[in-house]
Amino acid sequence: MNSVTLNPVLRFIFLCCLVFTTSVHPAHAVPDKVQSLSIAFDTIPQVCADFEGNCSAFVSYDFELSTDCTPDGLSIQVFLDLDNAGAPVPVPEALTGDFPNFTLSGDYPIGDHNFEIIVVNACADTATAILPFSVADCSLDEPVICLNGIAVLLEPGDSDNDSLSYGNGEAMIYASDFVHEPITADCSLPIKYAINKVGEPVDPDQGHLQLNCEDVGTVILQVWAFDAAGNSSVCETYILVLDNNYLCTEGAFTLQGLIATEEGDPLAFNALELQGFEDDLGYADALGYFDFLAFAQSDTATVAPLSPTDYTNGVSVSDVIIVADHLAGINPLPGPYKRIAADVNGSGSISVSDLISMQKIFLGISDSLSNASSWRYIPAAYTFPDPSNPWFEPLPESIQLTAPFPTLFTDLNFVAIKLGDVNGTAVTD
Ligand SMILES: [Ca+2]
Ligand SMILES: [Ca+2]
Ligand SMILES: [Ca+2]
Repeated sequence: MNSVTLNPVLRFIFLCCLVFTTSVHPAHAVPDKVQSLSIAFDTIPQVCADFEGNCSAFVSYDFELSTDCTPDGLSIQVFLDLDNAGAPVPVPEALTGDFPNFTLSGDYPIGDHNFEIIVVNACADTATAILPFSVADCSLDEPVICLNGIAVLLEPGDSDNDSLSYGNGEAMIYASDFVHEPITADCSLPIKYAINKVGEPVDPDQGHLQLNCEDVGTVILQVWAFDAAGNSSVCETYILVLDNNYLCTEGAFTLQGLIATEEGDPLAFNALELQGFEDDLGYADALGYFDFLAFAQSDTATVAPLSPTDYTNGVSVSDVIIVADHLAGINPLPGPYKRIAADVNGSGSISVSDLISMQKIFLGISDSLSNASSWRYIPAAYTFPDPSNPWFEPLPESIQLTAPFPTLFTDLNFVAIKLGDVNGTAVTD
């Protein structure tokens, strides 16, 4: 119990744990007479306010007076200093009771406040006391409720900066995504949400969580709501982490590329032969692009477009004339791709035999070529050492991939060449 006394000379002498003790004073305080008026009280514990109660709480504070003088004619003035701002205002309505027991009470908002009491008795003795009290937001007024059944797909990521490779599947999840309804009814807004895996440390500032290949499957999560006073509520949920792109499966990767002519006309639905893969075939789409998942079965794998058997496609008398002019040295074929197109029998050179084969094709005498495909496909990245002689070295007609395989191969592009068509009239869709 605190006993607070004051005499006209010395103000605010606090005598801890004494009740009505008027003859004991701190060593440094030398009163000029024995006190005959004192105020005693026990400091009240923190009072909790909630949203329902308008973020105020009912406070009831008892104190007791003692005096040697007659209690008749006692003057008791009471003040409230909100937030200890140093601006006390009279609150006579807060005071109830009869000598010697009194109570200060009322509804007061969240904060650290003081009651101040000034008592004067009939003998002109004066006593004052400061009664501190605290109204606090002690809880989250609404519990946080978790959503269940959320799934997330891992995407290619490279947060470890080792360039994209096997195991670089990532997904970011946010605490707020798991909150059924945001909490708005609380005395200490804003509410912030945090997330962690069960068993991992709780961090009020951890609003999101990065998942990776190690999390594929079901992950149990805790989702927290914290009010601005630091009160919290937690719920438990789970997330399904999916690796539909096989980013976390060794040897699985995506192949992307384009099959188009030298002029840029895409070859629709062209098939691709795959070697060293689980599947034997892949396909381009209507725009000549391919983008599919592949599973390597060896340390090297190759991708090569497959030629359709459309021998007559784009081959006409005009092509024969152009190739004849090339042979005669009148008008050489421009660039390596047109020269490869003119070598319809695949001999590695352009000769009269090629002219004869072309004539047979468009005359309908022969609709197949014994030594060559209908189309040939050269990796677009290939640079001809001698563009005037594309057969300077063996032509690459596939793209070889070597382990370790990244998760994604892009730009596996091929230039498609229709044999016998040197003026670009072959239909590609
Ligand atoms: Ca609260
Ligand atoms: Ca030839
Ligand atoms: Ca043609």
